[in-house]
Order: sequence, then structure tokens, then C-alpha cells
Amino acid sequence: MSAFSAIGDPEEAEEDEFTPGIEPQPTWCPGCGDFAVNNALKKAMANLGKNPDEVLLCTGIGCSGKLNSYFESYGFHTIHGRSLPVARAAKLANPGVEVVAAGGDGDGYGIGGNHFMHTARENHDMTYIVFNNEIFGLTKGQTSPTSPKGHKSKTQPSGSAKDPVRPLSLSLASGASYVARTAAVNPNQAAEIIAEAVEHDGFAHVDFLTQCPTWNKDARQYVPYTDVQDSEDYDFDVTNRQEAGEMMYEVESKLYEGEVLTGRFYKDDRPSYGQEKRSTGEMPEEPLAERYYDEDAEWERCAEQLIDKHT
Ligand SMILES: Cc1ncc(C[n+]2csc(CCOP(=O)(O)OP(=O)(O)O)c2C)c(N)n1
Ligand code: SF4
Ligand SMILES: [Mg+2]
Repeated sequence: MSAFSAIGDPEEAEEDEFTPGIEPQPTWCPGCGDFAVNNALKKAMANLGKNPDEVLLCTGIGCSGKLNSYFESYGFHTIHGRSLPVARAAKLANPGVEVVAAGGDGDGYGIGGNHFMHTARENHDMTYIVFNNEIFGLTKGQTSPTSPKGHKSKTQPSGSAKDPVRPLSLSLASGASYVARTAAVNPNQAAEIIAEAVEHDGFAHVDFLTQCPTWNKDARQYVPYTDVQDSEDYDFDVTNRQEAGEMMYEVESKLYEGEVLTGRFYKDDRPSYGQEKRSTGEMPEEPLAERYYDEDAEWERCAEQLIDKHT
């Protein structure tokens, strides 16, 4: 099924086609890890031969949420923690579009944690990139769900008393069918992992370690890192749930001991939510997004048709 596009036929894209021409330069601070996510996403999409008009990027709120101002595609800058429900709806209405959701650790593992859990459980076909800088960046450095225990911030001046969320383990337990971690310091691996996540049919979660040099100065800059797939010290089967779970637990524990492990941790090929629904006939083959689209019609008339059908 090809992507429904209102603005022309897809052609092969170059990486800089994903750079908007009319937007200002990014306002991220110098040295921010968020630049690396943007670069990796552009590279991944170009390497896959995608075009901006084949992609929808839904973001949450935060420094991370600014991504869709700096990435050329269809976009929806949602409210805090709500990139996933918007992305789900868009994918179900228009299965041919390549849907990417993105946001911060506070956005995705905190306020949007419920959506994260259920979007993973239902295996909606999309890529979800979480910029994990272990703090609330935009609001100036408060403790986030991934801040390490003991982390001092304005909201926890004596140090956080909480154990951090384990995002990879949470993702696996919830039902994500692709789980990986990469880091801003590893641009080639980041682009490869995002490309794999985009290619994956199902919910693909990428925990992307992004340093915040402005508000999290004491944090590790995620170097040196090890790619578990390149290391002889780690041997596990990414398709085996139990082995993947044990590996994730080790990876998450080691991060807080100062060792950065990245790579692919889990992959299964069960059908996505949309595939299940179409196989039972409950979801029609004709995408909802195309049902009301008529090239020759005025947009006002299309809207009237839609209202007529539902009243
Ligand atoms: C409902 C709601 N609560 C709180 C806020 C304030 N707020 C804006 S961004 C943010 C935290 C962002 O942290 P994170 O998701 O980690 O993104 P980062 O800025 O670190 O990329 C908060 C609490 C908001 N915008 N909306
Ligand atoms: S405050 Fe931190 S996360 Fe936000 S743009 Fe600056 S360096 Fe990046
Ligand atoms: Mg954050």
C-alpha cells in the first residue's frame, strides 16, 4: 500500500530534503544531544529512500518536542505526553504513511507513560524515539523518571530518593516488538537503528541517550559506550524474550554504574495492531484517509461530505 499524499508523487529523497527551508535554525543549546537525533533520523529516512511527504512526525512537549520544527515532513506537535495517541490514530487512518513519534524521557516515561505502555502492548506500527537525557530539559533541569537515584536537581535538592524507570524492560514487558538503545555519541549506529525501527512492522522503541550539557552537567556524556552486538562479552538472542529481558536488566543497571551499553535488544515479528484488524475484516482495506479525498473537490465540499456521512 502506498502512502496517501496530497502533495505529489514520492520520489527518492536526499538527506537534506528533510531539512525545512523556511524554519529558523534549531534553538537547541550548543552541544545538546538532540541534534544527533535529528541528524540520525534524516540519515535513516534518506537511506531508506523515503520522502518528506511519506512521513508523519508526531512530537510531545520539551526540548525534544521541537524536533518537528527542524525535520521536514508532515508533523503534529502534540501536547505533553500525547504524541503516541495522535500517532496511533494517524497510522490507523492512513496505514501507508510512515509514522514516527518522538519526545523526551519526561514526556514518554512520565506523563505519557500510560500511552507508552498501551501503544507497545497493542503493537501499533510506528517508530517511537525517546530522547533520554535523564532530566526535564525545557523546564530547566528538574528530576525526570530516568534521573538516577541520588541525582540532585531543583526539585530534589538533597538527591532523588527514587529508583529510575527501566525503559527497555518496561517496553519489553509492555509488548514492544522492537527495542533498542543508541546514543548521541554514536551517530552511525543511531542512524542504522532508526532505519531498522522504521522498517520494522510493529511498535519499534528506540531509547536514545541524549546529553543535556545545560541542565545536567554532572551527567555522563554517554562515553565510552559499547555496542553489545560488536562485543564478544555479550551473547544473547534478540528474538528470545527471556534472554532479551535479562540483557536489558543488565544494560539498565550498568548505565547507573557508569557503563554505557547500546544496541538492539529485542525483536519479534508478530502482526501489528493494524494487520490483526485487517485480517479479521474489522478494518477496511481502503484507508480512512482516502475515503473522503477527492482531487477535484474543494476542501470545503470534502468537509461537507464527511459531515453528511456522519449525521
Ligand atoms: C500537562 C503539562 N504538564 C507540564 C508541562 C510543563 N513541561 C513542559 S516540558 C516538560 C518536561 C520535558 O521533559 P522531557 O520530556 O524529558 O523533555 P526534554 O525537554 O528533556 O527534551 C514539562 C514538565 C506541560 N507543558 N504540560
Ligand atoms: S536545555 Fe538541555 S535538552 Fe534543552 S536544548 Fe539545551 S542542552 Fe538540549
Ligand atoms: Mg528529558
